[in-house]
Amino acid sequence: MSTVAELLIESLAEYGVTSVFGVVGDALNPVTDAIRREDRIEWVGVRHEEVGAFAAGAQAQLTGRLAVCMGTVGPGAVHLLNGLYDAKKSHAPVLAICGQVPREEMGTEFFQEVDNDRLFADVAVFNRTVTTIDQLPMLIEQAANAAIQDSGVAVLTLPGDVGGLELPDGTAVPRFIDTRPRSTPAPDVVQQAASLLNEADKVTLLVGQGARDARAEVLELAERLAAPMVLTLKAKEGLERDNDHEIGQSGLLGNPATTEAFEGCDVLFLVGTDFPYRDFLPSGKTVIQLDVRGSHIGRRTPVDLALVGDAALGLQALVPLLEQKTDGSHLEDTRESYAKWRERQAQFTDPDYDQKPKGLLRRKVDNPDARVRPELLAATLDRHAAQDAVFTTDTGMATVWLSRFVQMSGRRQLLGSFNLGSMANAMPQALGASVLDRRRQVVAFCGDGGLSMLMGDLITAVAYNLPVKLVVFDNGQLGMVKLEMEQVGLPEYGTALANPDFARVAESVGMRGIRVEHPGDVDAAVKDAMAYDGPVLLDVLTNPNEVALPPSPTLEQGWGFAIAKMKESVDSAE
Ligand SMILES: Cc1ncc(C[n+]2csc(CCOP(=O)(O)OP(=O)(O)O)c2C)c(N)n1
Repeated sequence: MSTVAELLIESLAEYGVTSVFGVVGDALNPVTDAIRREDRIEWVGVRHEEVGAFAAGAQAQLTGRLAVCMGTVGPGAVHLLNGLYDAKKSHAPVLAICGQVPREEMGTEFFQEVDNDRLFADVAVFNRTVTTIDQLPMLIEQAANAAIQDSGVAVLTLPGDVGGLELPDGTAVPRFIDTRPRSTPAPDVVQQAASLLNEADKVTLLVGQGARDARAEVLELAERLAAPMVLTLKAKEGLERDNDHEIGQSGLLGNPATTEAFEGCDVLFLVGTDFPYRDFLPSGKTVIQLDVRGSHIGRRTPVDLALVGDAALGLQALVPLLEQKTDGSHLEDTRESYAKWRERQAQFTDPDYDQKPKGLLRRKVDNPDARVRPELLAATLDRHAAQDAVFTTDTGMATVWLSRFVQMSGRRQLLGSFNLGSMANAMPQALGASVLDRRRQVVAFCGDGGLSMLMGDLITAVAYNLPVKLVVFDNGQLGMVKLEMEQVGLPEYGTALANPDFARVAESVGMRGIRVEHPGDVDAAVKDAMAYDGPVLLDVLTNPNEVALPPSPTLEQGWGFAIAKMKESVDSAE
């Protein structure tokens, strides 16, 4: 005979779940007790449930399989919400097991009672409260299968008196299904796409993570079309390496070559991408879009021809119909412009950059207090991190530096809150990645604002011996917001952070802490941190004035900066 909680945990273990993140308590006590007795599952007790949800979402994205977190009655469940939204928007299959007050108290405004079915209605693809054992085993199976098949969040709520209920002998253990159908775009539409592409002089590709299983096909497509390839940040992981067509990212963190590629083409071909920044997409072009989700077609820019289907299957049908383009000028021009931009960026990765002669008079600057440029830090991390490392990055300027200076080798993996855009994701995601495989290097690019938001879970890295490398880009401010304010001509306000010495904070919870203040010390410190066998926090004081210009800053943005800077200097003079 087994209980509801035991059946749930047994089904998860049978499927292959190896860890569950959460905070213990009341209604979920039978569930944690079942985990305690299940050797195949590790319990990871976090200090804030949001961390558990981010960690589970990270695991789901790294493996493509179901991951699990828990939050108990009321506030415990509420705390999961932001991490679950991130999983939803990243299409990560996550099961959240939540507690509820006992059945006889439900609907009475009982202590801690929150209506989970309403709370999670927007975030979940499946969201049910177990009210009778007659719903089992089916409800468990439905929850997990919905998360896996719809690539989203399932919430299963257990009232306080339900987890320990005994089930009839012989109750089947629920089984979950990983395989998903693949669809091919209609042949006549593929033929039309081939005609449009064959007639075009210059084609530009914008490729997203939807093409992650279509690397060979995308490269062949680009070759046939002699096309430059703009990669979304999420596509960087699989497509950046050994790719003579890629020209980096567009959007706020992008580079001018992508604008040239967009503006200079006749046909823009979007492959497996829901890239949301429509201001960066060109107008007046013929647009073809290939996406497995028909509902995503045309929601960012008007589309002339829609191919609905799997990227690999769609391109396997399309590429043989394409003629080899012989004029490579569009590709060459944009690649050259990309190379020049990279050269300009690379100069900031020189530790002596701020001491070198500059300007018309070639004056040598004597600046012993020069702060570390974030470009230098990111490039050094790229150099010393393992070729199979997992990188996570906080929302903020850290993402810009990672996008520009970290090369994805093919075995490296990359996680961020790229669709929800939440702060504080990098450290929790790193914990999730590290729990999956403690021998694999995990490097988190943390903002100082981001890290301090969920800083209590530094303790989790120590308590569970998770050898994460947490790197804080410590610019003493909410840098991205400062940039936003300046772009629209507002003086910065509310963006300064009174930070502690994060390395000492880390040391105080039992983690190794390293603080770096000078550019000349970055290399040795990064090397040391990467080689360290255990959790380590590297707190690097970075230059707060480092500005990452978007690829085509508008005239208004230019004026915005000038006006903001004037206002700031007037204010500080007052
Ligand atoms: C939870 C959350 N709160 C607020 C924001 C708005 N926001 C976006 S970036 C940012 C600043 C991030 O600062 P920090 O982590 O220090 O990184 P920096 O940009 O300085 O590198 C803020 C406040 C957000 N995205 N998420």
